[in-house]
Order: sequence, then structure tokens, then C-alpha cells
Amino acid sequence: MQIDQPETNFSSESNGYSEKSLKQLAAEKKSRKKWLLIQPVSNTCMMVDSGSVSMPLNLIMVATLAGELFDVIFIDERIGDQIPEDFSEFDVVAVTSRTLNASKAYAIGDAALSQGKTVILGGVHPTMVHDEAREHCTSIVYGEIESVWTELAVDILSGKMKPVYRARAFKPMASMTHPDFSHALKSRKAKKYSSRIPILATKGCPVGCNFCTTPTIYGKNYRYREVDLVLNEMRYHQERLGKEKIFLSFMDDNISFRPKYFMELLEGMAKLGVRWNANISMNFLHKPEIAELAGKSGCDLMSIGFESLNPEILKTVHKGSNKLGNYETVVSNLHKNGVAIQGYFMFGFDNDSDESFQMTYDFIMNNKIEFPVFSLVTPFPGTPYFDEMKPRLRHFNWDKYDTYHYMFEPTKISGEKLLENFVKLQKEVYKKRAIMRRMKGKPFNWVWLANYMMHRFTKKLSPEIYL
Ligand code: B12
Ligand code: SF4
Repeated sequence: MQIDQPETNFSSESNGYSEKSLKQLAAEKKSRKKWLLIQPVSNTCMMVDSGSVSMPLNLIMVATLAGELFDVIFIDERIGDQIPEDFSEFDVVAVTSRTLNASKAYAIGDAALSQGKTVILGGVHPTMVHDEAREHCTSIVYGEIESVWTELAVDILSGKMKPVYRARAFKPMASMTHPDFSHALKSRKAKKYSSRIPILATKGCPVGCNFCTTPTIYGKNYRYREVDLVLNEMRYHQERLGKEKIFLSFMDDNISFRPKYFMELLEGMAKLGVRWNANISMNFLHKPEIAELAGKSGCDLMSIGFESLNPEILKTVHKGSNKLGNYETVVSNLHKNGVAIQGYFMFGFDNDSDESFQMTYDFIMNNKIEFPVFSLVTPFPGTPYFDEMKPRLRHFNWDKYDTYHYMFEPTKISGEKLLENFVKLQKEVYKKRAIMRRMKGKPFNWVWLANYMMHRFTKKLSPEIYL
């Protein structure tokens, strides 16, 4: 396979090929090339890839597009699918990677390259550090595959690859193909996937937190699919599964960023009878009508990045959407409407002190947050926060970039004290008594089970495992 030089950083949108002519080109090439798509498992010892994992919508989107022109085999190592050592039956090996599984993705890339295969790396990590990732593949896809697909497909068919495929402009979401889940569901191990169906309504998030990769990749861009398209996809799943009450999980960065759109979507969903959960930022959740509509539309859990109870920290990370004065209102609005809260809290910032832990404990217990999740602040490569913290980072071992490892010594508290407090807080919040206090009167469902599992997990925690 020949690599074109010099490198083109931006792909022209369609290369003059329509979807139809692309299919014609594929037909002319007669032999259908065979792709192996891989979702690698990470090396982390934390709970990130264990238990039931969600179907990987990122790789499913790759499979959906590639499957129209090529033969596709889909492997998800997280559910126990085996990655072959011999790639001889494949022409293209395409791997998705985040930072925490980058070393795995690179090892697969190296092995496939050494067997003469075309290797494509995509996902957040290769996008953010493409110079590093390029050492392990033929080509990188920068950001979403949809916006560079035509050019990539033509180059694969003609055997001339570029090192980086990067779109000049992102495609409107309306033109994006529905995901074809059959690739993922073919595995005999597919039972290990969570029953929640991943779905996407919007892309991007203009809030601009300095630790997040989304603003770097997608800028201030916020796109959404027409409400009808999203509802149609839900109806399709209801028909496919033969029932109205299906469980959906939005993969959006920030589904509520445009209130008007979000409310229209929720009104439509309320008529469908589905259940759903999503990541959400707090920008307008303090308004009671939103929480009411969320409850009516079948939301059973909202994942909210509270991040910190310290206003200085919220300011330094540029999380303008989080107004401390709104925290309690947001929680009580959601609770009044039967929506449980998965609350994310981060520690290890320069402004963290012993007090941060106590304030977080009090907030969680007083407001009965059902499913608190704690992480250590992790400057991900390519973000402004990474550039700022780079001289102080303890290591660049990507396996430990899972938000559960100690990354740098904060200024107001020693690393030792940070980890001691971090462990103590988790143990306290997941003590049986604390669970009963937080969960009293809540419907007996999987959130109880999650608490039980966290109780067992946190009992075993010690500061050393975060090193
Ligand atoms: C929803 C979500 C989750 C969900 C579902 C995860 C899942 N199984 O997919 C949950 C809550 C479980 C989760 C967990 C975690 N997440 Co998360 N998550 C997201 C979020 C908001 C959206 C991901 C998504 O599915 N988007 C929709 C799909 C369709 O888009 P996409 O992933 O960008 O994929 C497109 C392109 O990247 C490209 N592409 C992707 N792969 C490939 C492969 C090839 C070959 C090609 C050509 C193209 C290609 O095309 C795709 C289709 O358009 C992202 C933010 C983001 N925008 O990436 C964070 C994000 C991925 N998560 C992040 C983190 C840190 C985590 C956790 C470690 C958190 C934790 N402590 O538990 C875990 C790790 C889980 C894991 N094993 O990877 C970070 C990762 C940072 C990094 N540099 O690696 C992100 C980027 C957020 C951030 N802080 O910036 N997450
Ligand atoms: S609100 Fe969430 S998705 Fe948006 S920039 Fe901040 S961390 Fe990223």
C-alpha cells in the first residue's frame, strides 16, 4: 500500500464521489476488501471495562459505513472476543482508541503493520496525539469518520492512503446514516453488552472545559439531528425488540445544550414510552419545567458532572455551566420528578484541600445523590489542561490515564493526603448506613445494585492502588 506525500491535513468533502458512485467504484474493484474492526480492552485494573459494557457506538458507526462497501468482522475485546494474532485474512485492520487503551491499540497496529496490512486508527486518542499514533498505523482518522468517509473509502479502494484524514468541515448530522447494530450483536458474547441501546442526538459541547477533549476536537461546534430522525431511530428499536419500553443511553457530550431542541425531543419521547439516561451539563437544569419533562419522557438517570464544590476550581477549569448556587435546586427538581442522579466529582486540583472532601460528602449525603462517582483529575493529552500541567505530570503511561490514577501533586494538599481523603470519601459514601440514607424510599432497581457493587468495591480500596 502506497502512502501519498506530502501529508494533507484536511480532507476535501467528497472528492467528487457520491454514495452511488462510491458503490460503483467498489463494485468495479470486484474483490470486496475485508476489514477487521477492533475495540480493545484497556489494561486498567479499575472497573472501567468490567461488568456489562455499553455497545461501542463509535466502532458501530465505522462498521455501518464500512459494511456498505466492504466485508466487516467486528471484535470487542471487552466482552471477551479474541483478537487474532494472524491478520492474513484481512486487508484493513481498523482500531478505535481512547487514551486508556492506546497502548493496546498501538500493539495491535504494530502487529498488523508488520503483516503488511493497512492499519487505520481512530477515536479520541489518535485524534489528539496523531504524531504519536501515526507510528503505529497507516492512517489516522481525525475526529468523526462520517466527515471523511468518502475520501477514505476511495483511497482504500484505490490503494493510496494518506497519513491523516481530517475534515475541513463537519457534516450535518441529518445526513448521517443510522447505526447498524448487527455487526456488534453478531458476537456470541453479545449478551455481555448492557441492555441499554446507545443513541446519539447531538454532537459537541461549547461549554469549553479545559480538561475535556470535545472542545479541542469539535471546537464550539454544536450539531443536532432533527428530532424526528432521533424518534424514528427509537421506534426502529422498539419494533426490532418488539416492545415499547426499551432502555436508551444517550452518548451525547451534552444533550441539553440547546434548551429548545432538548425540550422538543423530550416531548416527542414522552409519547413513545421509552426509558433513557444521558450525560448532561447543568446549564439550565435548575428550571423546574425541564426536570418535569425529563421525568415524563422516561428519564431514569441523569449523569451530571458536578465536578467540584469549590467555586475556584470551577473557575479554573472553565466550567461556566456549573453554578454552585444551582446545585441543590437541580438535584431537588430531578428528584421530585423521579429522576435518579449519577453525580461525577473530581479531585486532585491545585485548589483542593481537606475541606473539598468534607463539602462533597455533605453535598452528596444531604442531597441524597444516588450514584456518586469519584475520579482523580486527569489531564488528557491534547487538551489545554495537559499543556498546562505537562511539566508537573508524574508519568505518561497511557494505561493509567483512566481517571483513577494519581497524576500530579496539588499545591494545597500533599499527594499522600489527597489519596487518603479520596479513599476515605468513597468508603464513607458507600458504607451500608450511608447507602440507606441516600437511597431510602427510592425504587428498587439497578441503582441499588450499583450501590451494592460499589459498597463491595470501595471496601477493598487503598491509596496505593491509585499510584
Ligand atoms: C458517552 C461517553 C461515555 C459512556 C459510554 C462509553 C462507551 N462505551 O462508548 C460511559 C459513561 C460508559 C463512558 C465511560 C468512560 N469515559 Co467516556 N465519554 C463518553 C462521550 C461523552 C461520548 C462517546 C461516544 O460514544 N460518542 C459518540 C460516538 C459515535 O462518537 P466518537 O466516540 O467520537 O466516535 C467517532 C470518532 O471518534 C471516530 N472513531 C472512533 N473510533 C474510530 C475507529 C476508527 C477505525 C475510525 C476510522 C474512526 C473512529 O468515528 C466515530 C463515529 O463518528 C465521550 C466524549 C467524546 N465526544 O468522545 C467521553 C470520553 C470518551 N470519555 C472519557 C473518559 C475519560 C471515560 C472514562 C475513563 C470515565 C471513567 N472514569 O469511567 C470511561 C472509560 C470507558 C472506556 N472503557 O472507554 C474521555 C476519554 C479521554 C481520552 N483522551 O481518552 C472522553 C473523551 C471525555 C473527555 N473527558 O474528554 N464514557
Ligand atoms: S460540559 Fe462536559 S462535554 Fe462540555 S466541555 Fe465540559 S466536560 Fe466537556
